[in-house]
Amino acid sequence: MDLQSVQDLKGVLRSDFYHGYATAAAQIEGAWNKDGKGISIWDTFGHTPGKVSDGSTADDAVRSYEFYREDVALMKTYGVNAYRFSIAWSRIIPLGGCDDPVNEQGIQYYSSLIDELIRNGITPFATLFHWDIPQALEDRYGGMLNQNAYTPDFVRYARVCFERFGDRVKHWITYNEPGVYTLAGYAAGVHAPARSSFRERNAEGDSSTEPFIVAHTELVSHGYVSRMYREEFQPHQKGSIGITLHGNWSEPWDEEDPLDQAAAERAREFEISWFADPVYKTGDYPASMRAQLGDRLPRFTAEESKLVLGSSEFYGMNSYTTFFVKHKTTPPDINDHKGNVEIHDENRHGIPRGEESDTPWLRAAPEGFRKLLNWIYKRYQMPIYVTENGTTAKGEVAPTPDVLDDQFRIKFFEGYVGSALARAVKEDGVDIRSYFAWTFTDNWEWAAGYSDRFGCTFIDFESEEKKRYPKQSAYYLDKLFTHLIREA
Ligand code: PNW
Repeated sequence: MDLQSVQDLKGVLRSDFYHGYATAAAQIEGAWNKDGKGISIWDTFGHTPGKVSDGSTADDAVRSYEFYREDVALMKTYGVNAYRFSIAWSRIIPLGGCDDPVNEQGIQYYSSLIDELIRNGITPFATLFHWDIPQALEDRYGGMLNQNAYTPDFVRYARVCFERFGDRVKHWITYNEPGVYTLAGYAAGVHAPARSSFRERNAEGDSSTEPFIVAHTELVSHGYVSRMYREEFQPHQKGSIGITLHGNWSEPWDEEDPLDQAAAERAREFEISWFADPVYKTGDYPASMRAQLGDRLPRFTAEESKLVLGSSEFYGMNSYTTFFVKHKTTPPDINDHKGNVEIHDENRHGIPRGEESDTPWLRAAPEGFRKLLNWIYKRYQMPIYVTENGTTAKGEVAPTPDVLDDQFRIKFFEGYVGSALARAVKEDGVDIRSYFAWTFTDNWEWAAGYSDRFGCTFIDFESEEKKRYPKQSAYYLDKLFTHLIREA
């Protein structure tokens, strides 16, 4: 666990750099129906047989709802100065809607968590939406498929959060990964609300249209919330507001083939610029998407476009891996969302995209992360807040000494933070202001259940109290950031 490879990087990160862990309410809190909480679509999903690979639910998850004080104390021993968590909409407004009652017990929980963080010198970053829309809104009008009905409900929920927590929370994120929410939930149908064109998997849905409609709703409702915050709250609360987008690096399969270079750029646009161009660059979707999707891609009204462009005060970035991308010679499938490309694990020289983790899509590819930081910074010219990055590791099944000495994860962080992020700052001039590791403890990894362990803390899910065991990677990150961050 030495810092050999980063010796030359001492003090390269800003003295006010934020580092800590990111989590999501539905993955950690448990207490799914306690103290007045309403049901979210992920509660429904978990309780539907056949949806989650290990058959588990998030009813208890890691019980952070009860153990948040102990968790903040443990986090403090990990040396963090910030924590990114999400607020469960259905804890705040159990039925979700703009005329539905507020649940004071839910407010109380987040209020106490925020106070506990601040008391421990940890800056809270709050995400309003990390995929857990109240089930009642899905039932009432189809959730985000209905932009007109949905938007006032999201705006009112956000207003309650700003009113009740905005005196203490100065970093707001409206949506976590609007792209993964819509692609997994409405294109593949493997996440809640489980809709797609594939009838062997989902009873309803249309993968060729719904993902784009839902994305549009996310962008526009984000725009309304951002405007409201900036007009009504920011002048006295003095915080900032933005959105977090996911994105992987797309590397050409044959780096010398112009068709593969174009395919890789198109893949980046379909994955990232779909959201980032409207918000940071043009107020509209990329031309490559319009060319392939035509009228299946919604159009921004002039008012929406104005609202969305410039609506995020920073670039919230979640990134995990790299894929090789090869052009196709056949026309795009109606259900394609990637820009009509082939995705490969090896390039034309047979070089793999990275070392395997315990999660099939995720391989360790730090060079791709550095390229992506540069690509985003160049295209969008915004300060970047890395709001998630991390990995699973093979063989983490019990809290034995070898498992807790998680060398694979340590090496992952060494590559992604030590060489990629810190060198992007020092050598490439990219403006990066935070790094949140995904994630604090092992948790409920959505449709993968409890088997994919992303935590820097091992959880014994069999034990009543979900016993926590620190992994060495947590201490490594502490040492690494102490070295990289400039002393004030
Ligand atoms: C993120 N991909 O999801 C989410 O924000 C977390 O809630 C989740 O637990 C974490 O990453 C790990 O999966 C992603 O395929 C899911 O590129 C899939 C991808 C990226 C992010």
